[in-house]
Amino acid sequence: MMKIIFATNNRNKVEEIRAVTAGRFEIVGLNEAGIDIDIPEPHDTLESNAIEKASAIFELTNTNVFSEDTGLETEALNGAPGVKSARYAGEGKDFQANIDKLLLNLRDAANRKARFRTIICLLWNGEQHLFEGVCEGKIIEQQRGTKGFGYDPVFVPDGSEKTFAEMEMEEKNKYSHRRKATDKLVEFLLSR
Ligand code: ITT
Repeated sequence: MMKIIFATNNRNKVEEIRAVTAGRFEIVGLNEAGIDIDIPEPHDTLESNAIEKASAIFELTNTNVFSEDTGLETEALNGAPGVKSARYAGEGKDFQANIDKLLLNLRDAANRKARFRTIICLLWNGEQHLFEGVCEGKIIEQQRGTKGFGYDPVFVPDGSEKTFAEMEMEEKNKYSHRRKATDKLVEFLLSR
């Protein structure tokens, strides 16, 4: 099976992508690849951070690699937390602190519209390819559910009444930004 490194330290992301690619590709996270670095995310767009992450790991491994960067963009906050989603409430990447800060900042907002946006950067035989996935939805006022990760307890995708944190992974994957971007990645890889 074709081996590809997924340049992430986030195990949830690896599991979600494996649920889609199972049996077709061997997806290896940084932990499993024995690479222990905190990849830099210094840029102000998802695209440039994704490119930076994939390039950093390609330089180390010389193996085909993809990375992804995801942001939650809210209309009322002009796109925040956006590219800063992981560190919205500080360097600790604390999911609950990030949710608390988001709900506080949205407390008077009538417009609850939000979207998750994922950019995947694939470095394939030295060529760079970008794939995007978007999931539109809204931020609710009180969090619900314990599954998933990150902002899942406060995000309800369009077409559902449940938060992502109330869904099993298969159900989340019917709507998810990451799934849509991953489908494009998989389609590309299968056409090679
Ligand atoms: P890597 O950089 O190692 O891939 P990370 O967790 O730092 O992992 P990002 O920079 O892409 O990932 O940060 C995105 C943040 O956005 C993440 O920490 C979560 O808080 C949130 N996030 C991303 N995808 C999400 C999802 O499907 N559901 C809920 N929150 C999500």
